[in-house]
Amino acid sequence: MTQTTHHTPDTARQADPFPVKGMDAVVFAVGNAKQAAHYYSTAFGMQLVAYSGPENGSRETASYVLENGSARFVFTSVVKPATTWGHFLAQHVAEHGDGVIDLAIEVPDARAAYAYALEHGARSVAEPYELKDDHGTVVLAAIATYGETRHTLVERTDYEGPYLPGFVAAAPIVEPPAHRTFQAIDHCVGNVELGRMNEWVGFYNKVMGFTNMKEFVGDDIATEYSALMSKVVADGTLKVKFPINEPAIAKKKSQIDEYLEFYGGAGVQHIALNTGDIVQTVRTMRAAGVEFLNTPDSYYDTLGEWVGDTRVPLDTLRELKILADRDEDGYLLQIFTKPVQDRPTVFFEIIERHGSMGFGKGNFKALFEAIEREQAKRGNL
Ligand code: TYF
Ligand code: FE
Repeated sequence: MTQTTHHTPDTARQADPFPVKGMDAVVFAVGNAKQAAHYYSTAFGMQLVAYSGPENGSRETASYVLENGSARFVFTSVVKPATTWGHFLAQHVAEHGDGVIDLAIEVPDARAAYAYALEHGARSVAEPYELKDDHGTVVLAAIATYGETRHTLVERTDYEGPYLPGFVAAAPIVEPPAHRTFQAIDHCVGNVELGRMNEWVGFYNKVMGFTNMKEFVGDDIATEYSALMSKVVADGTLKVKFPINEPAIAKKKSQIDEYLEFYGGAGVQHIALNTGDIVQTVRTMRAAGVEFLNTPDSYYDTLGEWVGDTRVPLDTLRELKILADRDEDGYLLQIFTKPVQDRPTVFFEIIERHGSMGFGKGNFKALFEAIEREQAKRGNL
């Protein structure tokens, strides 16, 4: 179950005990979903496509569904002092700030996926249930993962509406940018408590049959400069990739410890988004006021020597502070936003892949130094 793999042949895929279609949605609980929907429209270039709130029968919560290609984010807030689900959302925001409550996964058969997960040790959050409206039926079930995060398993084989039964279609808040900023979710990263990374990797190995990808950050790198350890689990088709980080004891306070302290426990650290043109995306997002981590000029002085040529001239990478990495399969270009809320917790990555299925290991030193400069500004060293 823990073998290293980049690719699973078709025969193995057919026997996959936990088939997945891809990420269904990243669901955020936030203090003000109306304003979040505006930010992700104007700053991230996403489009509002669906809404559920008091106007159409949702009494306690308002939810805005935004898309960009196949990437789907849902922002939910409570609209009044609330019970049950609304209370959970309000408590989540009070404790963790704006954050991710659900990494929802689309599956061909939610009941089968849920049954398999529970048989293999998952904790149930919601038994299989159906939502129905004029657009059809969606079957959902949910299991717990690290912290207060869950994975809803979504089967939408008999549904043609805008998101889920109960949601109504909505129009974009602003005209979408001329250039599409990103079109898919590449990976979703979790931060877990010291010493618990292998436990959560084992959870995905057992509960979802996910296997470990070869890129990992071990003790050697951790103590040298990263202050974290990291392993990546993925489904056999690499449509769903979940890196898991834990803090490491290093020279400085780990960025993962800072996250755990400010988030109040384990949770989603960053969501990586695929683009076909990182230069246009970074220009568009910077112009809209999104802040990215800085990279020192010295990084670019030696970049050409080990990464070689990429689609983007070195000068443009330097101008926009885009990172590059290469492995035996190809290269990737990536950049990281600063945290997108006042707490130093959730942030985003923009990634343009050309063959490489890695995560930018060659950049870990430069990246983690950039994060440490931000930590230092917060007085956390
Ligand atoms: O997802 C990854 O593994 C890369 C690298 O705090 C990374 O994006 C790992 C940890 C981190 C920031 C980036
Ligand atoms: Fe990443």
